[in-house]
Amino acid sequence: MTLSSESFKAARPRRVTPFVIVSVAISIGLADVTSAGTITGKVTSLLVKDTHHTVVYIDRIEGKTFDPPPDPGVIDQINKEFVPHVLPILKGGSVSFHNTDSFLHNIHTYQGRRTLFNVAVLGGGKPITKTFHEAGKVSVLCDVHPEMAAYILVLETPYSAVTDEEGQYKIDNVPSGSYTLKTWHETLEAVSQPVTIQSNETIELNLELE
Ligand SMILES: [Cu+2]
Repeated sequence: MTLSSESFKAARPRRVTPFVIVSVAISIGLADVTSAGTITGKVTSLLVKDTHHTVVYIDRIEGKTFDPPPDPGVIDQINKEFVPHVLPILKGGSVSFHNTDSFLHNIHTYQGRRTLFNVAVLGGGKPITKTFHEAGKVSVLCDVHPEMAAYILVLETPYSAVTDEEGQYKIDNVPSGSYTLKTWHETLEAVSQPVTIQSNETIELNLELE
């Protein structure tokens, strides 16, 4: 006991400089994270079996634009299903379309009634990456398999989450301020809810969709 405590003390002076540098870096990192808040809650509805795949997001903030992340989002095609079924991205951001299946699919995207692009993806082939410049819903279909469908929601803020099987959502790192929180679900009406969040705060906001 005595021996190890002495050897710790003896080793300490040599560690002083790197230790201080590391601790400063960590506290700056924490300060950035904790100056923002979290919005969390549950989405429910009496009209559907579950509210999985609901997007909960902060709507456009007047006078504020965001740079899209450098890495694209990913939608894969696995066992004749698009995975994930719903993907929110930031306006100007990209999505890489993969095909893990061993057979041909295609990707036919619509925004409104307009085709954005329609490309074939060979089984196990190279992913195809596309950029989305206009906010709103993009439907993703495969003309080979009419049962396949996914949705990309192109948003004007990076503050969004998709509900899990239980309808739970959590939006982290929301800077303090007053916003409009909105929902998107493939069959249910959107709801819109004002929300004000302070630094370090976690707000619980449950939403019922009709
Ligand atoms: Cu397909």
